[in-house]
Amino acid sequence: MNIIQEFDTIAAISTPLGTGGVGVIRISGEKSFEITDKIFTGKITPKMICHGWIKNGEKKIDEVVVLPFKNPNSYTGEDVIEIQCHGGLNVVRNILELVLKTGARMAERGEFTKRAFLNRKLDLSQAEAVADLIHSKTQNFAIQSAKNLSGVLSVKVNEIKKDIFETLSKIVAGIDFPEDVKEPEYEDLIKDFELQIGKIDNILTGAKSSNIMRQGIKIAIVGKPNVGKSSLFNTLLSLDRAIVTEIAGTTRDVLTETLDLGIPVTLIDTAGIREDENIDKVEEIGIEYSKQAAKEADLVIFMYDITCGLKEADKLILDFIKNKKHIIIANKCDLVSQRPENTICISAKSEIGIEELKEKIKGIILEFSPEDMEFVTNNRQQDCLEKARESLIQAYEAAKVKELQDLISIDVKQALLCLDEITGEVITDDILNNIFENFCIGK
Ligand SMILES: Nc1nc2c(ncn2[C@@H]2O[C@H](COP(=O)(O)OP(=O)(O)O)[C@@H](O)[C@H]2O)c(=O)[nH]1
Ligand SMILES: [Mg+2]
Repeated sequence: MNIIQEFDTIAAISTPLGTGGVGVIRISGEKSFEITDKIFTGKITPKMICHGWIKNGEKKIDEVVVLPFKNPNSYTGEDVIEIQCHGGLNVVRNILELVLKTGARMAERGEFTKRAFLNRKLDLSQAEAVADLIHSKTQNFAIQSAKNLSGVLSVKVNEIKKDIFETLSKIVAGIDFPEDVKEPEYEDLIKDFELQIGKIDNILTGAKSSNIMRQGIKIAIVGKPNVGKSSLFNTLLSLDRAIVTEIAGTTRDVLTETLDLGIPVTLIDTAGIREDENIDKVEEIGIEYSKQAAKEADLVIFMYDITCGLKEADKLILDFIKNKKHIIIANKCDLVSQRPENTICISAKSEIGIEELKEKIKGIILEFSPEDMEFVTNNRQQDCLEKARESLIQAYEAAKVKELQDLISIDVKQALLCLDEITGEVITDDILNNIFENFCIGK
């Protein structure tokens, strides 16, 4: 059976826009070979790397290699051409423009992967893993996403679907052929449902960690002005991002940057919190933002200046964040000889104790999200799993009170439909468009 769907021919630049070693223009669709043939001096031979020039009439654009893929053996399942040219911004743009003029249409976001899904080269959870892999902010999440791309989640979901389908077949056989097939015992149905719910729960246990891995956690550095918050922010990022001066009230805005500590960390530098008649309007607003940032953070690093000790003003801030997960650190320990116990003493300026602090933060992060998880899922997949679970619970409850099996079968079918949505067997256009809108152009 030919499952390849007919679409128009699309093209896009598949490498990041900017200068680089190579740039790739990807063309997919029925006319991709024909279009390339018109602008390429070499001979296009499938499964071969073809060398030549891209020419616009007599004008040479670039010396390139062309990779031709004949359907269905390509990323999208269609005829695909990849043109590898020199990686200058204008080179790739010139070639793309020429390809578009010669008969292709500009691809939409994620359209190549969407076609791959529609042509059954990937199921939906694998297609989503492609986006995760590209957008992963940490190495760890990239590895987890690659597992899904290889189909780990789909295999597990299909296994559960098979189980549920077997239960459904038993029920339906009893209903359709009452004379020949006995309806299944309620006890057996209950056992089946319990097992299936357990398997779904197993995937869902990783849901919270998945979300943290995907979105990361927010860490806010708070404390009085001048204790060294911005210095620590810069040191942790190994960047001179925030302005550091000896003038209290230097930081007036909330600054954020991301940091890879196994999961993405959004590090937030805040304006020092103080109550003073002399502060101006801008600083006052900054302080309000700081308080807000502290409230919204998953973890707060509270910092004080060890040369001044823990003063009343520090205690007020500590009191403000006491119900949040927090770490207390004493800064400027390069200036003192005595260091208090049970407190992390650092010097943001001389980079003393920074590794220890990072380890401490990593330890807390691990509580949020274990390093190796069996499955990562996204919100959509979690939603489908939850709905499937609810239907199975209803079937389970109904089996316990020996409800008519005809009625039980409705919930079982519903559970199957919800799981079908994960891999994309059942899917609406809206959901599909929503998923692929989050892709980049050229993927
Ligand atoms: N000696 C010493 N000075 C520091 C240290 N950290 C920050 N400072 C200084 O303290 C002042 C205030 O630092 P800053 O990072 O702007 O503090 P913030 O107002 O809390 O953001 C600057 O002059 C820094 O150079 C440290 O660990 N040791
Ligand atoms: Mg500052």
